[in-house]
Amino acid sequence: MKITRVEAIPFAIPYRKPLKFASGEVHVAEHVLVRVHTDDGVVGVAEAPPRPFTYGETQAGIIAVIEKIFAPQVVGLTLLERETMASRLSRTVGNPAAKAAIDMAVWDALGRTLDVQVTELLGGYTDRMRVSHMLGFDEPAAMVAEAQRMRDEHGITTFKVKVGRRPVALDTAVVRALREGMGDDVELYVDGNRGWTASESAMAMKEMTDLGLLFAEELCPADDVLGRRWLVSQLDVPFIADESAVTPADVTREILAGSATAISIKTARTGFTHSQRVHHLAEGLGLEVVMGNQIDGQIGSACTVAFGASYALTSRRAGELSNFLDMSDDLLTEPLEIHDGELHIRPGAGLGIEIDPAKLDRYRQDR
Ligand code: MUC
Ligand code: MG
Repeated sequence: MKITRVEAIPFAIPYRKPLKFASGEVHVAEHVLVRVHTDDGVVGVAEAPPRPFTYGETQAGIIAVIEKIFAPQVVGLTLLERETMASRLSRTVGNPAAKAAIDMAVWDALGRTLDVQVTELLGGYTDRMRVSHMLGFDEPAAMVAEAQRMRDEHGITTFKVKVGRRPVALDTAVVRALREGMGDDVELYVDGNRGWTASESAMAMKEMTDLGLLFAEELCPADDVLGRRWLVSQLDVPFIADESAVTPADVTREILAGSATAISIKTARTGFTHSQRVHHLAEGLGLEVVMGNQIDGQIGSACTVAFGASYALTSRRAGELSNFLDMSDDLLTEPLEIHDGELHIRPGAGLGIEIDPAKLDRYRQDR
């Protein structure tokens, strides 16, 4: 069970349909495949999606920090020494996606070694999650058409709508069109990626009061400290902290300050080890949780569903598990499939996924 090598492999797969939101846009999945090898010949995998506009990481930076700092810190540890590993990685600030990918690849390797699914190792609550699809910026008719296609082809009935444009009517018109076009049975919530001010957010939420929204997420920056508290105090839906509350300490600060009332857990930035801590904290505080998406490919989505299915709290709400549907291809031998609005965990040991060598050869950028 001893870790002998950590690989960080850059790859790039274009999106068929780019995702646009208030803090950025993604046209190509320029991710990093992380492979953790052990002396038993086991290989655990995960992917790190760089999101410079949110966490400051780049693909080259993720590879550099893994090769120069993190790999030497974890090689020689066993798969069971995860707390030692977490404490060594935490000596370096930031770099959440790089740390998370190593952590998840280690859990995958542990599951493969023990012949147990990661979901069983973590909590084993269920084997599936309902799926929420994220709708990026577009014209109202195009966003309604995409939601209808997702419902018709995949049975998805929960949608997160990206907002945060100016004037706010650009986005409130989209949400209204979605409610009118999709009917009352679909679940709708909005994510501003910090695009609006607190007062613009309040105005927009007032304009959408009759639309039956489930949540509002990061409508304005958490650094607008008093403005955000003022906003959250007047909303009648839970306000999700996403990029403002990554670590348990961030969550504690944001929640106790009244700057958020629910949280998003993203395995792409907290791996499994730190996502567990955030989950336990949320449970203790009595918070709603949504399993979020960092614009993950299929490997990342397999990680999100493996974690989300592990606990009652994380599998209660639909998880954001469908962005990979917009990618032109992926690396797995067997693609993930969403049916009847649900994504199942993979049956095999660990994460239950295998990398297709031909696809990796085609998309890797280091050869
Ligand atoms: C989200 O929930 O904000 C956009 C940027 C990012 O890091 O994740 C996405 C989705
Ligand atoms: Mg968000």
